Amino acid sequence: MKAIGVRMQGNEGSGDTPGRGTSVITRTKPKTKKPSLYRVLLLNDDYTPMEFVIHILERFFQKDREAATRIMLHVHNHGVGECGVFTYEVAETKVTQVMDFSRQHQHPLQCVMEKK
Ligand code: TYC
Repeated sequence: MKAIGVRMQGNEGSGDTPGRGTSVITRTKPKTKKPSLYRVLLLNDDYTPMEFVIHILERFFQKDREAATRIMLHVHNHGVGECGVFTYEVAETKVTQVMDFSRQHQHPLQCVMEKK
């Protein structure tokens, strides 16, 4: 839990002015919430060409050829691998883009998201 700036409201009684003995602590900094993050994962299969998976990683995840090849081989060897970490809406868009593009090219490639 992070410390927040506080301001006293009410009258606790100080110096020569007696108070009613109650005070309320109010937030002085607007409260912000960090968004939840989601991993986007590629799943291995026996049919999608390696070159197609590399293209997906370059096109939708802004990976250079070397990073894309490394991630593709990780998925190929381990069954699953991370393409990136995003907020919910961005992750959902990436999954849809990959699934639509793969279907258009008649590849069975699967892409999913999971909460971190
Ligand atoms: N296993 C596939 C092949 O040997 C390559 C592949 C890699 C497929 C990663 C999907 O997410 C994947 N052609």
